[in-house]
Amino acid sequence: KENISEPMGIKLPDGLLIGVGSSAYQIEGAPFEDGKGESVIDRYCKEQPDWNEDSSNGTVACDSYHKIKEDVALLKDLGVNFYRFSISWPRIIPTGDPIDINQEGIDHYHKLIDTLLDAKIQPMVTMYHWDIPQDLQLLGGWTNKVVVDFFVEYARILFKEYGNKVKRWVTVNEPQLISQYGYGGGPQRTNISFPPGINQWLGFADYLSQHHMLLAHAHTYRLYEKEFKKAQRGLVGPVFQIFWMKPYSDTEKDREAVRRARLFEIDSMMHPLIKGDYPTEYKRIIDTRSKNEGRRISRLPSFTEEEVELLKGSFDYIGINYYTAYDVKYSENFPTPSQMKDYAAEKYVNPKAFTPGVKWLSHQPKHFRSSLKYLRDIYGDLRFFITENGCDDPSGLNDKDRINYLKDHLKQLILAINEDGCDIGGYTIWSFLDSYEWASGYKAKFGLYNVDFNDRKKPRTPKKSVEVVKEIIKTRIIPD
Ligand code: GBH
Repeated sequence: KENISEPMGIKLPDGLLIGVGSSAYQIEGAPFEDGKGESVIDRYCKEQPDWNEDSSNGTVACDSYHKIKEDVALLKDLGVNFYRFSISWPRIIPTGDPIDINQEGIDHYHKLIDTLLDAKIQPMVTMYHWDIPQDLQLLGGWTNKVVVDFFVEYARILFKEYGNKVKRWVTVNEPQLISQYGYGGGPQRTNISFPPGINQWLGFADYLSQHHMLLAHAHTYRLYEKEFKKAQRGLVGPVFQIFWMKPYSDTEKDREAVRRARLFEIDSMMHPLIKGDYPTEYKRIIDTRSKNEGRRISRLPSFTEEEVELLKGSFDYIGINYYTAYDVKYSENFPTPSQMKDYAAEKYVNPKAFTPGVKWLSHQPKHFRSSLKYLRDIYGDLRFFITENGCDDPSGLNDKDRINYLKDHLKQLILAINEDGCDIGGYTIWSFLDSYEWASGYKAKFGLYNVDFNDRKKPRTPKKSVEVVKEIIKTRIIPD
């Protein structure tokens, strides 16, 4: 034998689960079938059809609602350990009022979950990936505290129905993003508003909605802990978006802007769940500005003592979505009052960075590791689960930029585990299929599988990356 050396490449740590992800509105279609109620996304796409780049919506999307068998067969062939998908809230509770449960919606996800389990794929279920029932939006959506109760009742139904089969739950996906882009004004530079498109430049709706999403998460966690965990033995966590941020220029103003950006984008979410409250500096900024605006009450809501206890430690793991890194620049170029004015910074994509697809996503694999290490250094030894990582690759079936992105990020993840001692339970490639990509419509291609959206049958075709991912899962080695 000539070659007795180890196979080339880096080994995946034992026990690290590999899966792929999707979300309901982005793939399912069938918005009004089998008793589903209207969600804020259905409404927004109807009322503001031009909100995104190609004036598209998810009315058909990948038609995954009708393709359980076909999709699960692909997942099985891919060899994934788990599949992360989301349940459409208004499919289960059409109006948001839990006295009216839609049995057909319940049955649909039983079918999906059973089909996955038959294929030996663990379901990982997100409860809320932005599609809140429209009728709850009439109450103000997440700005109204009463919606917390509606969410917890929804979660109770999910635990009851599926808890014997589902062992990993995500409560809310990227609450920070939806509060910023869906309720607040969003970053002015792009001026894109996500559904429900409240777009309030007053510095209330964003803080209120994030506050209530955090509470909805924590109450759901406690509900599970109290009533279901003993029998069901699953894990419940939130999903937060993390990106790396560095100063735009080597000035004190930009370094300060980075510190603020981390407070506003990351610590505003993490800190409450770990310490029970918002970071002191974050509160100081918003409280002071509120006062200077002549208010006696801060625009940032505060947690009661009971809520502090409720929040503190309310997770089994923290889900992390990582895509990219930004250069952060001090800026006050925002209306007063607004969250962006409090935040006083803007994020820029480094013009020298490799950005082959959507404009917001430059490839920054090293900062994947930096981000995880940052969280570990600040918050200690937490259990993480990578719930999204991936990129748009516009080159069709021969998606070599995606292959490199995934390999490079996996290598950095392995360094974070092996060298930095981060505790990471799994890695989710985003996404399973080319999907409805929100502001980019169908133009952005995040899927391992191509979907021909012009064909009524929405046929799926594996891209080159599928071969590579299959091989990685089978051999547990990242090839060079
Ligand atoms: C994820 O968010 C979502 O969780 C997922 O559903 C989605 O498919 C995935 O991104 C890929 O798009 O249009 O210039 O205003 C990642 C964070 C925040 C990235 C909003 C895109 C919009 C930039 N996203 N951002 S822009």
